[in-house]
Amino acid sequence: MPTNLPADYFNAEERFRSATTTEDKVKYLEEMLSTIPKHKGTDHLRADLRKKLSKLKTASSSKKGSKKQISPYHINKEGAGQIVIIGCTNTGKSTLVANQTNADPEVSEVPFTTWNPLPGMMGIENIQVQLIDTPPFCEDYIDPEFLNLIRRVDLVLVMVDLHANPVQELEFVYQKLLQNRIAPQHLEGQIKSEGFLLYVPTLVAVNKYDSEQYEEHFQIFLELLDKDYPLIPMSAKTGHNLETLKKRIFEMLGVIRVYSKAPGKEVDKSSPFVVNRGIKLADFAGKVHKDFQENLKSAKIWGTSADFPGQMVSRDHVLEDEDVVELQI
Ligand SMILES: Nc1nc2c(ncn2[C@@H]2O[C@H](COP(=O)(O)OP(=O)(O)OP(=O)(O)O)[C@@H](O)[C@H]2O)c(=O)[nH]1
Ligand SMILES: [Mg+2]
Repeated sequence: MPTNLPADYFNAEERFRSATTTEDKVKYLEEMLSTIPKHKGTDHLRADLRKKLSKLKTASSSKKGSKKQISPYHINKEGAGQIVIIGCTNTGKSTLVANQTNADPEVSEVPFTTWNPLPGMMGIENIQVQLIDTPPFCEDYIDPEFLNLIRRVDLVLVMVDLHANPVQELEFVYQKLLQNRIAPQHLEGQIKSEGFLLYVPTLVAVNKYDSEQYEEHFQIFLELLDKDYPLIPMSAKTGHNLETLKKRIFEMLGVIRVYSKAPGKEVDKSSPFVVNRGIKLADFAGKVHKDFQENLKSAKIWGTSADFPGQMVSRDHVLEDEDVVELQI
């Protein structure tokens, strides 16, 4: 240790020793370094302190990295489709998720109840889709990760409140999406825009249509709309029209259910293959077993794509929802 060090150095060293946080340690080390006179006799000390300093900085930045929180909006897709529900506060987003899925979000008449997204699985006939509850969307600030989730999903369910201001809510949500370069698929090719637009499928759930008693309300709402929207009046609370909503969601996901059955066996309809609409027999066979795709000769088909039950079809045959397929190799 060189003997000609100034008092400031020892002060800083004292503080460095008693420092408890990495941040403070870095600060006092830098102070120590700045007080050391630069000459041959202090070379070793300075090199030593520099090493310590760089170690501390590396440790603190990797710690910061590991502390970095993964956004709650990073939700892995599960089931036959990922659907995010968005809308203004109190429209009933959490009610739908609470009543139709295994998730248990808080529901309240008090505005701004939901603060974080929450996924749950909802059954549509014999398949399951993922429904994601989200915080109110009618805000000035929207988490960029919330917008990214909207960009990723298979379907955006825009919920408005028939008992509140459904027209304003609807226009606000679509305007907010457009501001962020997200456009509804039903308007593809009709929106003038200078830059890139990402088109996402959207469906409007006009909630709190608890019974037919609200039909007049709903008709007035329709008359006040300035554009066409794909919409369904329904009630998350009473379940009114919910089956229609689910059917529409299924259609908009662009998937079909196909059942594979072994020759001479009964078909099991509890676990369909969920595949993209328009799939050909050969590609479907590949999903059942990779050997089937290459070796498939023909198949027998029952269902809407068949001209008659048990029709023999070739590899290029396009399958339809609920077809039953007996693959033959
Ligand atoms: N009459 C009626 N009330 C409903 C319906 N759906 C939800 N509500 C009521 O509306 C209020 C708000 O419901 P929430 O599900 O908490 O609304 P939210 O959209 O999740 O609200 P935020 O979390 O604040 O965005 C509650 O009092 C619900 O009981 C419905 O279909 N009909
Ligand atoms: Mg909520």
